[in-house]
Amino acid sequence: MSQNNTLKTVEWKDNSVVMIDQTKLPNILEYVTYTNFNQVADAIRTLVVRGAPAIGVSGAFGLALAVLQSNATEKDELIQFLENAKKILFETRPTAVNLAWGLDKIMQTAIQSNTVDEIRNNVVETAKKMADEDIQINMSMGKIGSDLFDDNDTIMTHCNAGALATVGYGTALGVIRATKDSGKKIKVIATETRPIQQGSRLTAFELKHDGIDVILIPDTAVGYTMANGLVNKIVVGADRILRTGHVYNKIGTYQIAIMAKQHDIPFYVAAPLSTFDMKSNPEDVIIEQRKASEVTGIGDKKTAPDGIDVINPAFDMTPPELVSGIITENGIVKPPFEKSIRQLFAAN
Ligand code: RUB
Repeated sequence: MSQNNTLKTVEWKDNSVVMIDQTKLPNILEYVTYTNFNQVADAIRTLVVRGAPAIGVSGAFGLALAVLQSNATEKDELIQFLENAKKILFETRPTAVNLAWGLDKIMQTAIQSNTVDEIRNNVVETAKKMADEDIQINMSMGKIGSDLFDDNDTIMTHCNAGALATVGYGTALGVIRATKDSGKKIKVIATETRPIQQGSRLTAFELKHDGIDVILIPDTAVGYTMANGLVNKIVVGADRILRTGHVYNKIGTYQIAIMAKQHDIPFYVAAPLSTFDMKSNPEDVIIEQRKASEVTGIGDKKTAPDGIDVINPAFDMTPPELVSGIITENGIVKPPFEKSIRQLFAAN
């Protein structure tokens, strides 16, 4: 399938940012248009746009709007305006490292430019290039990763690491798309991904949209499907991967990896190099905690008593010993990860 057939999550059009409003899916496919970086920050915070690479590029587009919004006539003044916008965009979500990556890349471009006009032009062009590259990276990753999957495989995935988590095509779902395009017959099992159902709302929607065979299961049926031989392989995305191979991804990923180990099912992660954090240690990573109402109800319907205490972390950490391989745009790394990830970055 060509990239044009898949959904375009976030795009730069006529000096504005156009996004699919993912909070409305799967019922309504609606696009929203923003001309102010504060609107983009709100969109990231409220999950209008979500998924690690998509929020990285959205952050970059937020700064591109900021350069156009500012009336600054001096370089220092414009950089100051951008630093403030960067702070607001950065504070929207803490776990996916791609957001910091996208913002830092744009700030570097701005600082290296000489005049105010040059900054405006270079920042917008760099952000557009990052969006285009995101799709190319996912397509390369898909092609590389497809070698790991066989004809008639049933592949489990969690959350949404698809076109909707990126600018287009997807990471984990990009690998699935490329596997199908290579002529192999595959099926996908998507977990619904409570509490806000990125699996049922987004992954199931996206795969059906593209004509890929998909079966939806409740998160609680992961063990059942594995124990009954209904799953051959697993591929998920990531919000952050440490140099040690610790993988941070949507809450529930850890228990899937544990069960995969128990049933001897390969557990793969697909993520671009922009998802790697080569500096942090596990204790440095902030796990986003989200509001209780996501757990005490489904959509607008209340499903728990008033005043109940809730723990609602958005992500968990899967330790390297549970990961069979990490698929990137520059190749697949296998354990021991500390060594293979170091080599991957040394070669790039
Ligand atoms: C998204 C999530 C996804 C990764 C996918 O969580 O956990 O699996 O972001 O990233 P949320 P990638 O919906 O809360 O943003 O596409 O890099 O694999």
